[in-house]
Amino acid sequence: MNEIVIPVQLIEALKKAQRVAILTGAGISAESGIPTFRDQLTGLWAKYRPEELATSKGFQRNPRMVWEWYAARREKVHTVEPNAGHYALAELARKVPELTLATQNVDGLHQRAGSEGVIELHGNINRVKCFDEGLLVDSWNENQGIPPRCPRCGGFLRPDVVWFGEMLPDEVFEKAEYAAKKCDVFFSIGTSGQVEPAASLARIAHGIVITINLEVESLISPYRYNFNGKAGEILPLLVQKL
Ligand code: BV8
Repeated sequence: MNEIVIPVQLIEALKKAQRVAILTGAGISAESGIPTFRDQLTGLWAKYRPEELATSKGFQRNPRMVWEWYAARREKVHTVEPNAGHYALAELARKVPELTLATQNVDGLHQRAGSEGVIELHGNINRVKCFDEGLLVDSWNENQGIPPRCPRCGGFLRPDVVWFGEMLPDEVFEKAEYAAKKCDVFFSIGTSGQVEPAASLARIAHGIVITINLEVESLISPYRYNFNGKAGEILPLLVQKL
């Protein structure tokens, strides 16, 4: 692991911060073994772009394939654990007066690491809803074919995630936007920043912006700190200095 230098002035700013806002992306779950979105998709889906699979049209075109893609991802999520990056953010919440964590991830790993009040911008793969009613379903008959059917109306079931072209759930984005505007320190962790409107949060963030990603060059300026490295290595180092 390269030597990670955490500037003293950043630690001082974090110790003084009243409100911290965080946006995470697939990169923070990578060290738990969850492939990021822009990794080469494995298996059957290697020939599709996520933007084709994670859409209502993609589901209507091939409900079985899309359901099975999510079922495989859900299975994977159940076999992995949160990593040191998730736990460091849960610890950070105990060290600052007010912390708002918004995630683009649908794996629920932040909650399993102990983070509370997580804003799930794009839903959660562990929840299932009726494609026609849009209402959650917590149990269904597995023997009725794939995708399973809604026990209420017989429509197809789908994962409770936000697909491309779908609105984010009411108030969810507004809550994250408010926190980004009001914060003293904003963290952008493990995201390529390609998906809107989530990516806009880093642009409207007030105060100091800290980016932790594999693809950023390290740079220090009065209000921006970029750490080029793994969230699971950098975050614990940073949080233990507070
Ligand atoms: C919407 C759930 C209104 C499903 C996902 C401008 C404004 C508004 C909308 C748009 C716009 N421009 C385009 C749009 C449309 C679209 C969009 O953004 N398209 C993109 C492709 C251009 N947005 C939408 O449709 C959104 N809805 O805007 O509603 C509307 C309605 C109708 C018409 C128009 C507008 C809804 C988007 C939600 C899509 N759902 N997920 C599922 O998971 O299956 S998005 C999905 O992809 C993820 O949730 C996540 O958001 C995104 C992946 O991004 P990342 O998390 O950043 O992951 P990625 O792999 O890209 O990057 C990982 C990073 O981590 C890398 O940089 C890597 O270097 C780094 N990394 C790797 N390992 C580590 C690491 N970093 C640190 N440590 C490590 N160990």
